[in-house]
Amino acid sequence: MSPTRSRRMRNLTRGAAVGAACALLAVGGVTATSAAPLSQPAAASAVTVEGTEVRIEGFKFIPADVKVSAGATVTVVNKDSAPHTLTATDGYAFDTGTIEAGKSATFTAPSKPGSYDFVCSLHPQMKGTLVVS
Ligand SMILES: [Cu+2]
Repeated sequence: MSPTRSRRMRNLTRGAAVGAACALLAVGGVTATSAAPLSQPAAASAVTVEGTEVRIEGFKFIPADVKVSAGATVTVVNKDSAPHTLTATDGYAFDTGTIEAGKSATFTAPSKPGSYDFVCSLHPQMKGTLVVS
């Protein structure tokens, strides 16, 4: 086998691998269902706490007072048989959108420290506070 010929074969193999990777990326992109965060916090000030979770059970947020770091990703798990949201009452700082029964969604905590009240937009009697530090 000449050197020229083996080089061409290697290039062909690499091309096939890149094609497969593109196909995988295309499939992965379809799985994102919830809305993208409105803004990403500045990298320097953001402290991301993974695994921060709020449950919704019996038409209540558990815990009702949620303490997170600025820019944290918060997962909201709906254990009820009714749909719910977790929505900031002021300025739409964050909103999960409708979470169907048995599903979960995430939102990104604001990058600005403070206390943010939230409700379920479908059941405004459901209340909680997100404390961002
Ligand atoms: Cu609700």
